[in-house]
Amino acid sequence: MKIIFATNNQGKMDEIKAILMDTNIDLLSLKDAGIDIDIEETGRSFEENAIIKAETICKLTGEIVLADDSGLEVDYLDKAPGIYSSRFLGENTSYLEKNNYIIDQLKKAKKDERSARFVCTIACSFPNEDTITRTGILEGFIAEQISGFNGFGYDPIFYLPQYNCTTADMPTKLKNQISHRAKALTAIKEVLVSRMININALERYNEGIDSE
Ligand code: ITT
Repeated sequence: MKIIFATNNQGKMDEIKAILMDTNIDLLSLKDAGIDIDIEETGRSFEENAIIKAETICKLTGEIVLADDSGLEVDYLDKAPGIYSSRFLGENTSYLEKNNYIIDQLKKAKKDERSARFVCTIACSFPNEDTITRTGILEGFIAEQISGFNGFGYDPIFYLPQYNCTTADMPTKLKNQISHRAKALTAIKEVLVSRMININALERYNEGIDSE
């Protein structure tokens, strides 16, 4: 089954590909599908933005489309950067600067004031049908210093006490088992698999009628 993943973020693409490795889904990036588009994220929530991205590409291609809208919520900063995570401090600001800025803003925050979470909503849009969404959350804390080289974005400052490291310190395989994205995708995968079974059953039924 061919599915387009509507993202221009290679870090997300790599994670989703790894998580869907055990399925027969042929996952294409926007680049693989020959689509060069920057979709304006005008929604007011992760869910609204994920739906905008999935439905735009679904209407354009007529294919099943997945889209992810995700980000980091820092409680001490009133849940910023939230849905503005990739645009935080400006589109062209590096993650080193963004991460250092957040650490600096939390300089006076006590341990229990450093709570934060990664949120991911994945939308799946079916041509001429509905769009479904599922959300995954990973709770953690803002680290006191940057650490680790794996992952992308805010991983070097997202600390998980149960592993005593940031999500950039942990092996990719472990992050892909516990992450906000893995949780959202696992829930979407269940719907996809059950729809695939229904489509296959319908095709077999129709073939049976044709051969009668
Ligand atoms: P697309 O819209 O093309 O998918 P994007 O990077 O603009 O790519 P978002 O608008 O969803 O995506 O912004 C998500 C940002 O949140 C992302 O760029 C990271 O900065 C951050 N983020 C999301 N998931 C993350 C993760 O697993 N690890 C680190 N940072 C993450």
